[in-house]
Amino acid sequence: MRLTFTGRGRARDGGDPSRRRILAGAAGVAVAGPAAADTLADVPPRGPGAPLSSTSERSEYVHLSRIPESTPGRRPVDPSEAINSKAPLDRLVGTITPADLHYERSHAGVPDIDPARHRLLVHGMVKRDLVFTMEDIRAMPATSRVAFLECTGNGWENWKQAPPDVTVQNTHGLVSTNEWTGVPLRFLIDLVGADPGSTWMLAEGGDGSAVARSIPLTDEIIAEGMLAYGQNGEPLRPAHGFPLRLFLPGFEGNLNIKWLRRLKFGDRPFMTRWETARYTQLQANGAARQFQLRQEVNSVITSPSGMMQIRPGFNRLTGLAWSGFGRITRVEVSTDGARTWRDAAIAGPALPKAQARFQADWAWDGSPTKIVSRATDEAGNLQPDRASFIARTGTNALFHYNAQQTWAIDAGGNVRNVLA
Ligand SMILES: Nc1nc2c(c(=O)[nH]1)N[C@H]1C(S)=C(S)[C@@H](COP(=O)(O)O)O[C@H]1N2
Ligand SMILES: [Mo]
Repeated sequence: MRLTFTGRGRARDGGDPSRRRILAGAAGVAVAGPAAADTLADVPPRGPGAPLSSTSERSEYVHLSRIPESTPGRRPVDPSEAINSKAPLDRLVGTITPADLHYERSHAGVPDIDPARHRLLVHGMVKRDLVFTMEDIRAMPATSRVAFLECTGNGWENWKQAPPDVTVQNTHGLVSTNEWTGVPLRFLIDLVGADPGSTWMLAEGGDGSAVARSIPLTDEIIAEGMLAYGQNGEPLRPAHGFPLRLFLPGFEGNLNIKWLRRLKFGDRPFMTRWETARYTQLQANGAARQFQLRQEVNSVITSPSGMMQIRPGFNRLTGLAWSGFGRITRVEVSTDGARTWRDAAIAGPALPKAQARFQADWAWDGSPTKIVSRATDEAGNLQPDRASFIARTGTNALFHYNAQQTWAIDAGGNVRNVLA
């Protein structure tokens, strides 16, 4: 095996320690088992390929899919019993989730909505009630933004217990990042002439579950919210709200009402069952917290992660970090069970309220250990360890779990989910 890093004829394996470690790792592989000759001679002969097609499929060698789940910890389930379907974080690269793999959470299935017949009613404390068609909405000025969406239930697997045999798709697959396109909420508010005394907005979906949520009309939400009709450059997929959804960067998934059909402006929260019976947080002292709407700073190592197996020597650690407070400014990793930490590199742009990809070099010496990451956002929030998270919130609640994720590695290189 020959592995060199050359650029314009110059050997470049000199000063960079990470590069040296890769070379050492590659040598290790060569020693462990004779590698096949690394030359073009092994490439299949060139010739005419498969016909071109109207849409591109994934390679036959790549298998990516979400996993439908019902209640936490119950799997596998029949898709018809699923309440959500998780994104394969362990198999994705970069930061953008392909639209067909964006996690899904639908309370009453996916309605079949003809965009020509869809309507959005805007009423309440506004100068005039208006009903918009999708054509009206697409004629309005639009904006695009890359941002994550996360279900507040993400991570609930590990709040109470830690099944060892789960993947990062199971533990953290209820978050995804897309580019969202739609009409700025501010434009619509100006258009309907919302009363300055109106401080809340009810958003209602057109599915069987009648999800409806009260949205506080803060400056931030007015500035950043959008009525989205596009994701990753194409119309929304039905699972994600076709033809129209509310998108509120950084705020809990449930507020991002899909199949949006009604916005009502008012001067107080509307107290729907979704914010009284559901999506409230039972605290350690028995009181319930309402309207905990922002997604906290979070991160997870996606490789190596649950159910993978690694070999001694060079390993690349990589993962995702995100925060509803803005940009990720720092990600640290520990390869000795949170005793010592070092900075991971943030690869590519760390956009506000979008997932950032981090990575770090690691030479594993083959002895059992634990790996863990922790992120910091631009507001200065540091992702808590599990013990301090539970000391603060107790274990009664279900939502907004953002404690550090620990993966244990045994002497055989098997990576397993553990609580700390
Ligand atoms: N109308 C409607 N909107 C909805 C839901 C729903 O079931 N119906 N689910 C909510 C929840 S709990 C989440 S986490 C997000 C999920 O969006 P996604 O399926 O596009 O990922 O949509 C929210 N909006
Ligand atoms: Mo959710």
